[in-house]
Amino acid sequence: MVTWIDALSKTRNKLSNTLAKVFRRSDALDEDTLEELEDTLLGSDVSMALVTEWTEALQKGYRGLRVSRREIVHNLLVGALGEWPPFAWSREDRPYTILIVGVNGTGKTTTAAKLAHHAKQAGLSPLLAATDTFRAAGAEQLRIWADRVGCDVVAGQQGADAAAVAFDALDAAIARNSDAVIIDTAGRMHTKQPLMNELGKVRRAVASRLKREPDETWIVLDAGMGQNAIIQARQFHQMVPLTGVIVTKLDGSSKAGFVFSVVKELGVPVRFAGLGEGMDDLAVFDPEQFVEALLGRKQEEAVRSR
Ligand SMILES: Nc1nc2c(ncn2[C@@H]2O[C@H](COP(=O)(O)OP(=O)(O)OP(=O)(O)O)[C@@H](O)[C@H]2O)c(=O)[nH]1
Ligand SMILES: [Mg+2]
Repeated sequence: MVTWIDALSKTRNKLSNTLAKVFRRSDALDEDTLEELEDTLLGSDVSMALVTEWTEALQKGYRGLRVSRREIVHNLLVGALGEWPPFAWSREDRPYTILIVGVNGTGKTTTAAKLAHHAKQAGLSPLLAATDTFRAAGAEQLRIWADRVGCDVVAGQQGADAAAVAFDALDAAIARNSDAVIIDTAGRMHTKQPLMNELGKVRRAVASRLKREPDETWIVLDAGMGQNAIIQARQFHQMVPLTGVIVTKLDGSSKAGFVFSVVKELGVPVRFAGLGEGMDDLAVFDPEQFVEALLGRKQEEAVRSR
């Protein structure tokens, strides 16, 4: 199982020299240090708007405060990730239904399977719905995962109507008394309107069978895509209102700062993060853990500012 500390090592290494310098200083930050900090943050894919906000707060924040600069940075970063409590499975609205969307290859199918595994670990009986009917391999891939996870799967034939498959999957879940349904969808470019319309249809099919909107609609974003992912997410948000984000492939990415930009730009929480390819490599997103893993161990850097 990949840990946060492991997964964020590349980004942390990138930030560590500069942060160590920032944390060590007890007086006002000089121009050079601030510039270096800005460059490092931008290099980790934090957006310009956030970088400016943070460096300004950092310049102001240390004065007269009896807290370490590390603490100020910690609070700024955690604060930027929003106030949402970490995700927990609900047993109230059964079957608790999650629609997974996103562009091609971001990790939707893998993530849907990991989510089913997560639900099982929490004691729920999940059902996977394979509505990627574009490719024969789309359904097959999820079937193999369902086998591994040990959960039910409903898959459409190649070429079948994705919305009809979603409807059938909910039917099956209701009949089998499943606790949760995770609907995998085909990857689609945010610029291809007919494919985006199809996604709207899938959502309507879910809503008509459930008699409520999907409980969650999560976009899967690849951490390596940076700002481009935010443009994609905005387009998806217009077609199927998003309630959260899953960031995949954080492991191996040196651009984990992207996560802050996503929350800022979309105004929805990050719910899970993909930290590796295995079934267990999906972590509930916890801002505190994420920020601590980015900043590195406390004792190395805790220097009181006054
Ligand atoms: N390292 C790493 N690899 C991941 C992660 N999530 C997914 N992958 C890999 O990314 C590749 C694509 O994953 P899929 O789940 O097939 O992506 P998809 O979004 O369903 O792709 P399409 O259905 O073609 O749009 C696979 O090789 C996965 O193993 C992750 O968090 N970390
Ligand atoms: Mg897929």
